Amino acid sequence: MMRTMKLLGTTTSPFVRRVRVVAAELGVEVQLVSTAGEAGAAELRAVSPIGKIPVAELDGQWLYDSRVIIDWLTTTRGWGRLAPPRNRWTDANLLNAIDAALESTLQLFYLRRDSPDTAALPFAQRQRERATTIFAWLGKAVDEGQLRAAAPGLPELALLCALDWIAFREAFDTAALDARFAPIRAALERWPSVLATRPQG
Ligand SMILES: N[C@@H](CCC(=O)N[C@@H](CS)C(=O)NCC(=O)O)C(=O)O
Repeated sequence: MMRTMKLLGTTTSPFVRRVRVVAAELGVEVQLVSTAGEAGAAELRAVSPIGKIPVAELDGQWLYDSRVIIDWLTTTRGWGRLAPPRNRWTDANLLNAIDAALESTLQLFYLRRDSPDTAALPFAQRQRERATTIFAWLGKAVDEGQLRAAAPGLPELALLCALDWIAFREAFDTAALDARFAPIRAALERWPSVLATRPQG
């Protein structure tokens, strides 16, 4: 069985971090090829028409998208220390919400990086509104026990990676909800794989 996975990505991406943590928890070694460098960027262009990270090579096949890579890892190796999905459909909704919040905040970050004077654009406003709505909904999911500090699984890990990236890039203000998410953060920060993959760059 495969022991090392080649992973194209960066040390800042929240999607790449998720994959790195899951791989570490399942005992799969990761050979991270940085797409911040020219060689990694060229390889990404060569293997993926989408051009987004992460992309992984698993048993000789290139897989795009963190969700698919994680699906492959957990299908072949189980969940390890991560709590397995409690309800597949609830988890899918949580992950889709977290991914949509990330997509909106990534757009805000890319927009600001390209042109600093764009914060008032209706497009930027819509992304902030979507992120606000989603984070409020995620706060409710904590209150209702769908997101749990007691047994963190993929949705909790995805949330932590999203929050850390947002803070790292100052892409959006989540302060109003940080206390709600603090127990999940504290639980996951006990994992060496989570600490070792904090965004840096
Ligand atoms: N659905 C994808 C999203 C990945 C994604 O958006 N990655 C960002 C970096 S964090 C990216 O590559 N963005 C480059 C771009 O949008 O051009 C996944 O889960 O892997």
